[in-house]
Amino acid sequence: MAPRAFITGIAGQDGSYLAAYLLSQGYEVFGLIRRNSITEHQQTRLESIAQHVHTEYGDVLDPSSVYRVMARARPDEVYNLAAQSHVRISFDVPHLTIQINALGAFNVLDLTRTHFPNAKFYQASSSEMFGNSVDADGKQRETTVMTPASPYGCAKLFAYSSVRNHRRAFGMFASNGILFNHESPRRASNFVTSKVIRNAVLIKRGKARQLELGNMDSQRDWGHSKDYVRAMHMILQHNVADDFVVSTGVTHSIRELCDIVFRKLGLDYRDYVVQNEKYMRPEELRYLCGDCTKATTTLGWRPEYSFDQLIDEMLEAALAQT
Ligand code: F7E
Repeated sequence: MAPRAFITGIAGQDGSYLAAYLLSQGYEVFGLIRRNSITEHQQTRLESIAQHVHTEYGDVLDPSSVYRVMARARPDEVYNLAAQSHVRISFDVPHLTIQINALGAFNVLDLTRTHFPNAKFYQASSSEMFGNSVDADGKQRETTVMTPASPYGCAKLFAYSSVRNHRRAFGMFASNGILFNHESPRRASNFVTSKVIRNAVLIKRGKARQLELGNMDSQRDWGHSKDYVRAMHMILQHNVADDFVVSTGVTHSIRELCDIVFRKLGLDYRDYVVQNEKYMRPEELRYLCGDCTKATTTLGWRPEYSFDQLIDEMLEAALAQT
């Protein structure tokens, strides 16, 4: 019988790529869709696979709705990807972020434990949990101290800890992927890679004159979402539940990102990019660079996309859409 997967956040960037990947591996895929007022946007990223996945409305804050879909799915694997995923916005809506990212994750985890005890559980944990803590060699890894610098990071740390607690206390197969930033043409336009690329294309086409950004000196380790969903699956195929950093080990500042993107379009970013306080964060996570040695040696995972290939793919998509 085909293995069965249940994905919360299936309509998001990672959820949609994961669903497609699991279908390609012979899975039957079920997913939870959160209702919003713009019907057309609820399943846009799932368009190419809509006929092959089972989706239903539900919300991780409404355990009975999650249970209803899980009961139908009878999952072998549960992927909890649902989140309020924007770090700066988590300062605007901290209670909501904490409810969704902490309590919501706990709801799915505990429903899995109580009703589907043989299912494996994956939690979308984040490098944002490290905050500004960095090891002496300039990397973050599984053992790096976690000092989150946002309501988003604090909530993710609660979920991460709950997964570890469920593993030890109840012997559950529950694992964390500690994913560093990962992008794609499906990235929403208010994350910095997507924002820079889409606006640089608008400027190139004469449809915009300026790009307003926040902190341009922070540094991020950016990978491709397609590589990272493959890691999620590998984490659950390992013989024991465990926690893994998923990253590229290469870091760039936002300024470098702008320079590279505008240069690819034959432009100089310094002529167009200005700073606006509005996009600054009350506490900034200044630097991320992950060491994914554990995932590489234990799981055999490694990223296939380089930073340059990622930017090229996103640029190509933006040029085609604009
Ligand atoms: O910001 C700076 C900003 O919003 C990256 C999420 O997927 O990865 C993501 O979180 C950097 C920050 O991603 C703007 O201050 C400057 O230093 O693209 P971002 P993020 O906050 O790193 C982690 C791993 C997650 O788990 C999250 O869910 O870029 N930045 N100017 C800006 N960022 C934004 N969004 N907009 C600006 O105008």
